[in-house]
Amino acid sequence: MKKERYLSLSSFVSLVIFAGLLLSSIGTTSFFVQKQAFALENQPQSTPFPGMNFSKPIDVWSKNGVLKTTLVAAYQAGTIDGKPITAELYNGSLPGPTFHVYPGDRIELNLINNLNEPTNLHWHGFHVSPANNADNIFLEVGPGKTQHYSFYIPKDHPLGTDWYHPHLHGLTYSQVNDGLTGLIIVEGLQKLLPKPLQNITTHTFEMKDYPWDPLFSTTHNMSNTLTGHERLTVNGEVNPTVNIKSGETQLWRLINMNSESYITVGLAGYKFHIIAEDGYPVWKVRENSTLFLPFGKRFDVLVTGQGPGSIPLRLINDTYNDHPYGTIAATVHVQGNQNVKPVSLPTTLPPFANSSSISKWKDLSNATIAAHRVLYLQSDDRDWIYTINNETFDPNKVNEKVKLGTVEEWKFVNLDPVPSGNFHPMHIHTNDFQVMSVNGKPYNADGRQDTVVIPTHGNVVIRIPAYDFVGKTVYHCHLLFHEDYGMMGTVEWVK
Ligand SMILES: [Cu+2]
Repeated sequence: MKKERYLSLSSFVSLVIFAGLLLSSIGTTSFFVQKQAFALENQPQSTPFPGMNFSKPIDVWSKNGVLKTTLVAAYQAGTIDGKPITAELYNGSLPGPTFHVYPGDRIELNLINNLNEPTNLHWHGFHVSPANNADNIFLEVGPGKTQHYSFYIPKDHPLGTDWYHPHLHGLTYSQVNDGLTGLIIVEGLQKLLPKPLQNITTHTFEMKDYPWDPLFSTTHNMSNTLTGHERLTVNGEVNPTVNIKSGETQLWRLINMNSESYITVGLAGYKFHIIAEDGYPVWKVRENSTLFLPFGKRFDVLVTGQGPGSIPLRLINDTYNDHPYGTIAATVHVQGNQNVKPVSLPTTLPPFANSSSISKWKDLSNATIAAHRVLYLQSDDRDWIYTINNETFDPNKVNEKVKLGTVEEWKFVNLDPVPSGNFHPMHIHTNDFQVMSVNGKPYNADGRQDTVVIPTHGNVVIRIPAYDFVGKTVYHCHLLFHEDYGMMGTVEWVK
């Protein structure tokens, strides 16, 4: 990846507005105060977040093949660091409940909208129907209304970490920002590991920025993030502690739930063994010393404790890092006095599903390509217009029609200039894709994914297979601000 300073439009706009507010309301000394606030932010924090009073996410498991549950979206007044703040939460927790399902399960969920604006639900990473009351982002659930969601998860569904969040065009950014997010885990990934690893301890890392500002949080609701005064939370806490024994291997599920901040994490001296990306089990296990997570990205990784001692899971400054602070996501406490004999980690995983069709879940390098498409992405940061092929989102249009049972090759071209343009993390609903090349350089995919970053003045070629489900859905930039301002197109999967 190229080394470019990344600054999104909205963070820039927020900064300008913020600076303006500072000047107009408090005067020029405020910059000094702002500096002090930054200094405070860089201090290590205890856990949990001081003064945070939102409840923690609970785990909800499917029973007898059905996940039957209710999500209530509502405003909730709370405090962060003792200062009042209004979040939008599912069931009062930050983040929302974590759902655990199995391939072949059915979901029966009531979404109750107690907000004063419409909302809906998207099942990010799910290979399920985009129609009716399934993963249908065209549904609009008005204030005070209840929507029933009901759909099957295929028996051969990929295993790993996915998530749910609102996906109503125009409101996605603010609703995700304000706290309406939660995990949904398709269980069974451990069964693909060698026997001694099949019952290992798992930890989730739901990473999300929240505004934290000793001076201004009283006047800012959650929407006013990216003022440079955010704090990274993990499962709703700042810098939580994760325990592992020396020699013990754990499964960590990491996700970036932000709508606008990239995250790259690293654990000094450690390697992450990636066993799933975007909820899709890899066919070759890659060892990485850092993990780069654009918005919406998930990694399931194996980590083996080396101890004793405490090691920070740190945000790494790289191309994409737009955190104004060199922050610690979590502290890993390695207990060295109860040595566990390390188990050798796998280098490949067996297939997660048997399929009669080679293209359905396997490597698409030699697939027959039924159609080629080129999608040009462009930002107009001055007028806030974000386009695909020169058009903003039109829900009544069908931009692309893709035949079930075929594999297509799509080329995303980012027309934004270096260095002032935007990276665009593109996400496609319903069907996972395989990345074939980045900026013309062949890419050795270890599996499929549902989100990929298109670099400025660059391009990414993907192959996408269409399977199982007909209906209309979308592909879009997962910098949700761009999506809300037009960078989204429709695709219809047809028979
Ligand atoms: Cu974008």
